[in-house]
Amino acid sequence: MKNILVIGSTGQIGSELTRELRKRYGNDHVVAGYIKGAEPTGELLEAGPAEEADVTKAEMIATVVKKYHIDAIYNLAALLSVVAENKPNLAWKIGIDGLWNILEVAREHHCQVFTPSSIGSFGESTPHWMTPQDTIQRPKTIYGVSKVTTELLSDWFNQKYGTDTRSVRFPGLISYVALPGGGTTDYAVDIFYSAVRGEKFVCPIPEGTLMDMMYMPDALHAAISLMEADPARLVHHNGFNVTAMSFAPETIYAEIKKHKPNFEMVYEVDPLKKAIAESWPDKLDDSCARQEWDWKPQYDLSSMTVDMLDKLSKKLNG
Ligand code: AKB
Repeated sequence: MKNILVIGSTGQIGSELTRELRKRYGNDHVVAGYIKGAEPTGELLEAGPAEEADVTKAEMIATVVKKYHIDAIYNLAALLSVVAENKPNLAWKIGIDGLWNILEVAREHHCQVFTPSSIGSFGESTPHWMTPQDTIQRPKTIYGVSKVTTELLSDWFNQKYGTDTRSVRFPGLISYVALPGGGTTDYAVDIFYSAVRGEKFVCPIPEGTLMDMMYMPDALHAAISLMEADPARLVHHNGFNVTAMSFAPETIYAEIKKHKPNFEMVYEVDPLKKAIAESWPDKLDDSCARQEWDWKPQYDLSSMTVDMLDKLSKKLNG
């Protein structure tokens, strides 16, 4: 059985990915890595091992990898796009210096590594409609610059040392479990909280702005199935385009309104989020992921909306 370390296990993706991996590989085989101030609690802490695993401390990562004979690392340590733009030094320190530490440890201990990239790795000059797998990547945000670097550095370790690095470009991720915190696509999560609480939603993204999105169960499936994919079939290794749906604020609002007829939305556009959102693709072409490792999402906008409203109502209203 594989031994896995999840770095950032208490974050938006990490908290659900750790649970999913424990279901598949067994509780004792999946270590919940965390940083001081974001310690795991409850089931995440009690069900399996947990260790401090700060990407900025290479020795600490190496110690955990040796102690648990780790075969695969899911490196989810990163700041999201809006926060990164306001804390560029920290974004680089965690996203790139941290990645270097992980890749060095992985090279020495022969671990597989998954480090997500994002639709943020694209920029204004990228073709926005059916954005190809291999295309122009000239983002103007520090988040985007760090995501392009993540892809390139991961590919470089793969070519130079044979380190088995793999990654997808995640779109906006929607979940009822943990809040994202600091991204451009967060509105697509926040809108559900307003709808379930019966509050008016104030949308920071302009009408007509399309972005790719995905429900969290599909995101977990993407990460795990790429890590389990047959290496002989992989032409690409890092930065696979993956998407499940593409919508603008008025479209998700209309979808929620089918179930909550009194729900209201107004626009109060945030200039930074607007600039970032408009520089990102409208819709990705994810055919390489479909061909190379059989990627296929389960949820579209309508099935996700039904599930989100149901699960979030139970969570918030008991
Ligand atoms: C963000 O909005 O920053 C992230 C992303 C798409 O990478 N959700």
